Amino acid sequence: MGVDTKMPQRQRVSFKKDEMFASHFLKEAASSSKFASKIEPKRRYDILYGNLNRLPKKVRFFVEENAKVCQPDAIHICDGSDKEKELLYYMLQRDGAIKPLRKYENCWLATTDPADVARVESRTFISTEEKHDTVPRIKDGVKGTLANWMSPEDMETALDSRFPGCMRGRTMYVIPFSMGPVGSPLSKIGIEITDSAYVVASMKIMTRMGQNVLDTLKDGDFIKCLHSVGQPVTGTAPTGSKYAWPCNPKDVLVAHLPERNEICSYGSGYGGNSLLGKKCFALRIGSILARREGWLAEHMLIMGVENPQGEKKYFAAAFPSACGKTNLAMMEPSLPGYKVTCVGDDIAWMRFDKNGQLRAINPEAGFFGVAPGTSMKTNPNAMRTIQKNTVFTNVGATSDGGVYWEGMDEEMPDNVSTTSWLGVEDWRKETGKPAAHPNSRFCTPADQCPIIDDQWESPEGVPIEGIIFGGRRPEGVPLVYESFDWNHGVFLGAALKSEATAAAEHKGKVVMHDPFAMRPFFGYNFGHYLDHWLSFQDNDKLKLPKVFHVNWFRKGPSGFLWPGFGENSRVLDWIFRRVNGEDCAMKSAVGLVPTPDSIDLSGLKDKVDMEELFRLPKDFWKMEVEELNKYFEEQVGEDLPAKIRQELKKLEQRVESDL
Ligand code: SAT
Ligand code: MN
Repeated sequence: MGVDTKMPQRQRVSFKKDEMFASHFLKEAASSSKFASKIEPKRRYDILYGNLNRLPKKVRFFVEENAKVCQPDAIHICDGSDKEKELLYYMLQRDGAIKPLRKYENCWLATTDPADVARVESRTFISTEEKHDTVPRIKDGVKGTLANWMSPEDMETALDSRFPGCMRGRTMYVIPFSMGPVGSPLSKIGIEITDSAYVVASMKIMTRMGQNVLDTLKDGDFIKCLHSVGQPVTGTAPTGSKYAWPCNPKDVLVAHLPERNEICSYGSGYGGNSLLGKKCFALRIGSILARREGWLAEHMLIMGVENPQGEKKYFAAAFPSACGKTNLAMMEPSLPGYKVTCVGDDIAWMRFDKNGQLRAINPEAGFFGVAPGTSMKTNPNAMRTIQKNTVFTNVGATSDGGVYWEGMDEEMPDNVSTTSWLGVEDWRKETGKPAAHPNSRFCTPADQCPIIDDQWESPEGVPIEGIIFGGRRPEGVPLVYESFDWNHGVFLGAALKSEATAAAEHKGKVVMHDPFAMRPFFGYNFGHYLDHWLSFQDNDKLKLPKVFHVNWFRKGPSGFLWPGFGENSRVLDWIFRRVNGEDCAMKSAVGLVPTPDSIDLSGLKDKVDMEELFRLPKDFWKMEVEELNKYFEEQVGEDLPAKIRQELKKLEQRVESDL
């Protein structure tokens, strides 16, 4: 991977391990009913690992209740220890679910059933008594795109037709996990029950998990997370997936029951469908808790920026997918003297402290990043992070024990061949099929990132001084601008759009709405979400951060107008100076834009057409206003806050008079 790797390690199933875990496997064998009749309802299960009696009462009740329904053969209560980790990887390897990657240190490759490769939005629901707690009141006949609601009755039916008996022949794992540093006042605890050892291994990377979480929880409340791959082992004809990746794609359901603090996910083992701490808890349920308790759960990276004078500020930034969010979070600034550090690459939980300062934690402990496109050029720090203790899913594998994906930008030696994620040996580019699935991922511990911020686990969080929204906008939208005030900043988040690959039937790319980069992740009515954001304006004790919009992706006749990547530090420098109150901005129709020459272009190799980068075409912005109006009307309807409507009206007037 273009960086030093250690000597290849031997990672084989070893006989010694069988002895080491002998007592475990004896218990497993005794409890295994693979060959027993499955018609009789099961009344007992064995405790393979851990002690049910030592669980806090509420946790034990949650586990026993679900064991009764799901009927696993055995239960494993995770303690988060190294020994447990070794056992899990050993079993996953034994079962053919993962393979060691001998080129790196303790790295593994999992490949999924090709029908289970991404989040399934159409099967993701939020169930509340009141429909309008979840989705905006919009006109009949319009298909809403801001959250899917299901009635509690339908939800009950959907759950009842899936979960009973779903873990037969399998082990039920109990994962106590903390979103955020264990014990931080900003953190929250969840218990995930799952029948996937892959999920346990991934949760160990992505969250703080284990006994210390239970010790902190005591008799407190937690978010109840239930997950099953939906493929019981019946001992008769094989059911479900024919791959070493159990799943049940036709019955996938990702259900959120906020009124019961519950998440129930069925049928998929992949990413956000199964690692329930991430999008389900930290964003959907998180946003509901945040509104209730007066804070913010957002789909934002958190980065530290230090200027050449040694002054440091933290920013949170929201980008829709395919905008290089992880790249920005780990950027290597090209501007001399600047330093960027990473607190998080995906999610920010933010709360105003008693001095009115907004503070953020990264609720996660790892990165679940898209592999394709990640290279020493686009994200060297990610490449350095994933050299050890990383689980790769659906990437290509090289014959020298490494990984490969599109955009890795690496010459492959002649004697090295690649096996594609679908298992095609000696894969060739010329086939036109990718070696790695476009949504293939690395799952890697955050503390391995060479530029991880020294405060990234600070229990009180890092002070946020600016919020940045960004999208992939090929036309009309300037490189950077600042909102006039807080309400205008909230409007910028609401109006966020980005170019994305549309569903197959459209072909090609279209600019799509993704308000706050949260479109698939809102836990409640987007109109109420906007009210919540706007409400901070009314509290004059709060130091509201400045809000910015950036666009690295504007195009001219010969491609991108801005070089991007490390050069984005020039924009961060301007934002930094604006936060410090420097007089380097001027009014425009869309917001405050940099005064001429206030963006530092010194040392930039190629000439940049700044005039074109900041041009505001009247026709474009008239259309933008019209289109936003239509979107808000159709998708948010009467729930759109008056203040957002006013901001749109003001933009319309400025476009008319100033452009
Ligand atoms: O699979 S995840 O939900 O974790 C990542 C994503 O699809 O955004
Ligand atoms: Mn994300």
